[in-house]
Amino acid sequence: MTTSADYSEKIPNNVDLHEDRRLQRALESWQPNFLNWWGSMGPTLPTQDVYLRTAVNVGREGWAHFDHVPMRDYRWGIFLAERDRDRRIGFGQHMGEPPWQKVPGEYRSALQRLIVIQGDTEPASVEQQRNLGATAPSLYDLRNLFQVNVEEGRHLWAMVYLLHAYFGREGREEAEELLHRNSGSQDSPRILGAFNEETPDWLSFFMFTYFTDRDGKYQLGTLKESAFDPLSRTCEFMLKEESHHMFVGTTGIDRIVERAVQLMTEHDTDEIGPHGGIPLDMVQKYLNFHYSVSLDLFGSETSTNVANYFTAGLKGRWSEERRHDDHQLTGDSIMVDAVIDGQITQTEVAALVGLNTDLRREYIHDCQNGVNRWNRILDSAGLPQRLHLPHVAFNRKVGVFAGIEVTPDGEVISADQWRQRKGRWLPTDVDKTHIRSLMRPVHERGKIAAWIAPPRQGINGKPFDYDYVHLA
Ligand code: BYC
Repeated sequence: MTTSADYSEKIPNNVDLHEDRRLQRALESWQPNFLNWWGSMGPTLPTQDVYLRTAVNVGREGWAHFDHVPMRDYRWGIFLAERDRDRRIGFGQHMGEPPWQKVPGEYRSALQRLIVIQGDTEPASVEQQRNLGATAPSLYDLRNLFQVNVEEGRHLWAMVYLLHAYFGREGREEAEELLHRNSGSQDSPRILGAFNEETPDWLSFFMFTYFTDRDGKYQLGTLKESAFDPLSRTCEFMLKEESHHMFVGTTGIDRIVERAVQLMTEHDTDEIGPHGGIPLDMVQKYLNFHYSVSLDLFGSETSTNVANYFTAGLKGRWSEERRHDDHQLTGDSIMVDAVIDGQITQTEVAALVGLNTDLRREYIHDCQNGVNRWNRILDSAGLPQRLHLPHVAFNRKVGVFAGIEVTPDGEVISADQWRQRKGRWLPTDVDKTHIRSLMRPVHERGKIAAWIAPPRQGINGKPFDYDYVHLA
């Protein structure tokens, strides 16, 4: 394996693909199907070229190359982080052993399932975001959208490589299925709930890249710990790309809040809708929605699946190496959320079965950082309003809270009360129509829509008014 990609090959890669002709042929026969999928389910706005980052190297220095590229010619490649020959499995019953370079028979179906679930989210997000180009607030934002899209496409390649290389015929069939399921489809939807929701406007897009991509960060972080070394190395490199996606979300909301503050101050009102801004209560409703559906992505509070994954060494914890325990957890316990007699409480369970809760808590803590950051913008402007993460039980469809209705403050309410009041907390059809009405495209160089402030910096040292995208 080399650190740099060979771009003279049909499928750029750093895994010496040319040495395995069967695998190379199998992937080359999947490639046109991928390109068909990209053509029919990928970005709809016609472009000549886009200023994109392409991964060329997995080393610490200079791993990416920036250039104007026609999107159909983007080189989706296969990149694994460098192999660490001293690496040892860091948790579970195989702790201390060398990581696996092949899939052990007894873990084959579990590993395949994890890879398929991960792989399914990548094209799903491209499908969800496919129409956003038509309403981009600036060329800078349009470029970031497309960057996110091509990298999600590359992350699909990453999972398809693992399926083809290590899971035989079944793996190849699963790789085909990843192109057949579609976000929001009645007949064959994407596997996880949040990936069947719409991303119809840019407020949703920024919330999605803040909250849902952040679930990606945490799930990839646990798979990076995996004893299956190719999965670990794949996820390590994906995480590098993922951080830009979350940057897009974090700074996108920063800029919406900043613009709201300007308009609120200028017009001395919270009702900035008529002045072309997005009012803070609308930001809060979208935040409530995206945060709660993203919490669902962590699965149930207790799960024997996750206990088995951990014990087997398939999926670790966030920052496994920084945990000061025995990394086996056989005698440990954890408090997890529970609903007893209709009331929210906590209960003690074996730490192993509570690992979805452990990961969700890490995630919640991280989500709070963004909210603090947005509140600092309000605070510096001397405004008393604040954004909040809703209660963990609010609007949940997976896990113990799925059966009850809870307000953002954590008060349990009846189904009737929920129906009457949910429009105060979640975007209504009227809200969505209003937000969509603000989303008029600004495709002129250096210009920006009225509902968002310009970014502080451009991409790769370029100014905001750079020609990031040439439209067709
Ligand atoms: N919707 O025992 P449980 C990303 C199912 S995002 C629908 O708790 P487990 C990205 C579950 O499959 C990261 N169904 O499950 C972000 C199970 O079904 P079965 C994606 C759900 O296994 C933005 C049943 O409910 N990666 O990368 O402990 C853009 C019982 O659940 C949902 C991964 O998720 C849901 N939300 O945990 C692009 C990592 N949640 O088996 C990309 C791989 C659960 O009874 N996946 N179910 O039929 C996993 O680690 C685990 O499978 C899960 C679930 C954490 C998802």
